[in-house]
Amino acid sequence: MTETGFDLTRRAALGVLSAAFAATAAGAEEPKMQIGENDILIVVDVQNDFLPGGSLAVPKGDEVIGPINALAKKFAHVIMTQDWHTPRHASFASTHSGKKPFETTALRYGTQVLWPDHCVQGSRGAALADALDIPKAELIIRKGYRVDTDSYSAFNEADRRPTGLAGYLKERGFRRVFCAGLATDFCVAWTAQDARGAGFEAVVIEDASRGIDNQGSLAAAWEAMGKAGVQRINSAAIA
Ligand code: VGL
Ligand code: ZN
Repeated sequence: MTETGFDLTRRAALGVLSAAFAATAAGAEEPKMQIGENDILIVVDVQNDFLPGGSLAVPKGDEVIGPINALAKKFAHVIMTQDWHTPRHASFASTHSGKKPFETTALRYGTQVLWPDHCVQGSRGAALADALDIPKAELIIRKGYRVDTDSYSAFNEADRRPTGLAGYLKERGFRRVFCAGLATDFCVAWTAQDARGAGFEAVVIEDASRGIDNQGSLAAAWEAMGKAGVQRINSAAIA
């Protein structure tokens, strides 16, 4: 025996490293992520009120629709979320006298950002964007439907009460959750972090999402997602 197992392992590792380096140096593509039966795409809140002209328009929010329609074709399984508030919802500035949108107030579960009225149950603004083309979506989960409780996340309401989505996904055997949609720094970020908390791998697809970016919220959200172990990719990384 002239080589120990360790030497062989180290030599193999070096070989892989130099091959990867050569591929990068030659401008070759990174290996793509393979999508399988344990993966699901969650299309977050692509609703009229979050699009240009809507009451809580996300800048360039309409630009997510093309990438999301294309992504949906690569996944065997897709679900969607819908922000679904009552009239006079606790997250609306108009519900609190003297408050303006983007100010905050203290609610029983903590500090709540106050928004323009948006995504009122049954309204045109709450409807999914007409240009979404995902007939195969298997579930639409609505959230934020309690008058006194917001829910950015599709997994947990603002008071951390579960929505049931983790149970649904686990019972179906999903292990990795991909999130895209609106807004990157609120409902996408909270959904991805709570997916991690519920034991799923979580990936946010940046080019298929757009942020509100209220007072640095977009950078803060990416920081928090990174700490929670959420992966950040672009659509091109998916096979
Ligand atoms: C959202 C603010 C309020 C979102 C929903 O979908 O990101 N943001 N409600
Ligand atoms: Zn909302």
